[in-house]
Amino acid sequence: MWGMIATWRMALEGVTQASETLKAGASAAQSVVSAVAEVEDFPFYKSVGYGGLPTENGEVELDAAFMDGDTLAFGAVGNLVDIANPVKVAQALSRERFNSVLVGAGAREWALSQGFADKTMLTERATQHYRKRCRETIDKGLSPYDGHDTVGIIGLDLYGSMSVATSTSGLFMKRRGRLGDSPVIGSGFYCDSQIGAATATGVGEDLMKGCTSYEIVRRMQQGMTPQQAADSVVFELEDRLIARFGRVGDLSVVCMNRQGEFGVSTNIKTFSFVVASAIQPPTVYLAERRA
Ligand code: SD4
Repeated sequence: MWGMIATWRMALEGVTQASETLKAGASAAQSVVSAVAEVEDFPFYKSVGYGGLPTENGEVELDAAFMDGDTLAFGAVGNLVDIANPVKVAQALSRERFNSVLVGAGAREWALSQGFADKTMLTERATQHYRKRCRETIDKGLSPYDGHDTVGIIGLDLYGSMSVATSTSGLFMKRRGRLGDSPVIGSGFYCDSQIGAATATGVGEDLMKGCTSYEIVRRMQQGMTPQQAADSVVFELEDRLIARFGRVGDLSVVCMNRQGEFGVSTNIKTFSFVVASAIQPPTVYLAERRA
């Protein structure tokens, strides 16, 4: 059995390509990183990698992570500026015994020292979007934080190994230096090949309050199906935040267990995700919030 599951429709192309290699015997690690890198490279996805939307200062700061479910090794970068493919930097960091999470100038320096390409990640299109939002925010009083999505991809390979990778430009108009859940282990992602993996997308400040991805994996370990684990974590977190914090942001998750069974849950109206496996070709599905 092999399988992949990914957040958002934008992952379709990357998953389609990576699933070909996965079924031919590539590792889960290689497959999730190449699938995420594909999304990062596409200039029209506004919330991931090249073409991602900027901070309130007009700079693109990228977050990404990688976790290997066999060794539990993980690496992450936060607020990385002008380096192509943050997910590849995160994977390289996962091989480091120490210093495997780097942010800001230090992350960029390390990436350059390892030969990662220096690339201007702000596109003309993202700049136009930024200028428009600056005007609208003043004119219409818009919330500057609308408009964001993280790609998170889980892979299970033919040898039973699992990996997960994430990448995002975070919330549009975020404050400089702001870190979301996507590079934070246990919140934006978690993976243990002996149990399963989970990854989240939505408002990082809220997803982190529930240590969302770790909690899903823990519940699968305790015997829940992936769907039960995903639903119970999302609904409980939503209820808890509404009751105690007064409101909740977008929360969406995908997960998969070591048998390749998957689960999806969301508190937004429709959440798109992509699945590919030995029993189905790469397909986009829509999940809906609970009635
Ligand atoms: C963040 N969770 O930086 C990310 C953004 C995201 O759908 O996934 N939005 O908070």
